[in-house]
Amino acid sequence: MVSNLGILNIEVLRGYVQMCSDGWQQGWHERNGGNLTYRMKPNEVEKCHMFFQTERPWMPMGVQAANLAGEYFITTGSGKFLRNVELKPQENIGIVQINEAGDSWRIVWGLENGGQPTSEFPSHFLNHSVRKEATDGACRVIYHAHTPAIIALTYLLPLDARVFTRALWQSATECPVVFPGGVGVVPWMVPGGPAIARATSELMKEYDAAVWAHHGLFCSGADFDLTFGLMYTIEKAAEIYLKVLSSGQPILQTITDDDLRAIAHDFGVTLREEFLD
Ligand code: 2HA
Ligand code: ZN
Repeated sequence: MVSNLGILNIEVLRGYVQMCSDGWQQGWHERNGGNLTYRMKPNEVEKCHMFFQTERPWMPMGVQAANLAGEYFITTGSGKFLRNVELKPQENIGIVQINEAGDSWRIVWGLENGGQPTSEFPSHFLNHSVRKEATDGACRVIYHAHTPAIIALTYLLPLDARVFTRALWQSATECPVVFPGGVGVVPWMVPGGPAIARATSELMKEYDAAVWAHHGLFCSGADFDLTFGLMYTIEKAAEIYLKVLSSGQPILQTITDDDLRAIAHDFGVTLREEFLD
């Protein structure tokens, strides 16, 4: 009998646990705030397979996606604290398999002692489906965090994607390079339910990041580094914007639209044209 903890030495699990710790250290995951899911690559599933147990029951999700049938996801647990993931991964995270109908999951590793996937799993699942389709399979990570500066900005700016994107692009020169498509904005909604899942997944057809008003940020990406980096860059831009606002001084200059176009040209990225003047 192999110890089921040996799986934690496999690179993909190490990267996942590291990202939970990184987010905690940023102050984005008070208590059970935030959640992370990762769609595993076939070779990663293969490496982990010897640690899987398949006797736990299939559970319907209330949402369905044919393009995620048979996939395996690493997920944080419902009500679990991201702070505790590195301390006891086997209780705070798990791996779920999706059935052939693409409408149910079963736990094949972790979430020991009665854990369940994150309450936002239906949201993550729909968004994985949309991002997988939109990026030809490249996108594998969905990450939700309670990023304070972005949350604060949702009290000060109109809840409009163009307004938010421009404020963030103008807040630091690298921003248009890191998120040339801009950020979507979801109005305030009850978390954890199908409505916020659908509203977010509609936006994620076009965006790789969406602001949740008075709640936080939702990001997607191809790997842990890119997704964490996207979250970090957006939150840092929001922090700079807030600092400028809080100074109480008039804004004397900013990055102009011609500057944004020049960055896009030199860095070879395409900015969302309708967000430029
Ligand atoms: O996991 O962050 O949005 C707790 C939450 C719900
Ligand atoms: Zn949340």
